[in-house]
Amino acid sequence: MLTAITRQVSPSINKCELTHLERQSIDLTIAKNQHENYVNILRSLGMMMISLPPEADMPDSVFVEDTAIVLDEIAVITRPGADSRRPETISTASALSAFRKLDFIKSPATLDGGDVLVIGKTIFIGLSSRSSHLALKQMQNTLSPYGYHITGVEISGCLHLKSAVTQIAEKILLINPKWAKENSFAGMNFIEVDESEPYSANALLVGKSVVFPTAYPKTQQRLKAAGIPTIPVDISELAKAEGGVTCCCMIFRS
Ligand code: CIR
Repeated sequence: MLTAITRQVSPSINKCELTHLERQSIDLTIAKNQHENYVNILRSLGMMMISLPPEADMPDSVFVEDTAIVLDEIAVITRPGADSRRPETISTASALSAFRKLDFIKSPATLDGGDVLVIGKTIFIGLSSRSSHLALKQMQNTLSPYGYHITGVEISGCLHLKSAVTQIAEKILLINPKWAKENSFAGMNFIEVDESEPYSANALLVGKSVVFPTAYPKTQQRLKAAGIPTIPVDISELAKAEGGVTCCCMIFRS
């Protein structure tokens, strides 16, 4: 069975970190409704849902993906690259401790879960402004004994590795080739995003289903043409905080 941990939208989301977007007002009611709909979609895919309560003083805390990497054998609690986000890990670590042995990224290393793409026993880590080479080394030390191979990926122009590339089928990645290079991912096939939708590489694969934002119809058409149906979700308010569909959950086998 799959379990998904999510966290309700913080009432302070308008104070979120922003790196590549101009600040726009986020309507809290719409954001909460969109998030609830997203949670319902995950539930409808058969997952057991764990919803953490909102954190009033942690604006970005709905983006739980950044706080931990959950593997079958262990969960690694991150040390997020933005100072404001570090306290978010306390409650996710507590929730995950019921399911996994925990390890922790240690100071001064920093890692955001959005930079970590796990494909089987290979773990790609985006070397972004949030995730350091030192964290990559710590991940190697912690996870090599479990048979994982860790590899760094250069990205540019986007916040996280998974802003640039996500897995949409066993051997297929959805990618924005301007932000990450295809030759970083040996043995994989690619669908490139429509150039007019640079943010559309962030899709959420659950089993064989692909949850995909309604904001990107041209890339959605490309997926459809490739025989990959999508489940549409409107997360436009959360996108104003630079969040996508992978960021709002941590999914693991339970
Ligand atoms: C941040 O800058 O940390 C948040 N405003 C957005 C985080 C999005 N997380 C993700 O892509 N994994």
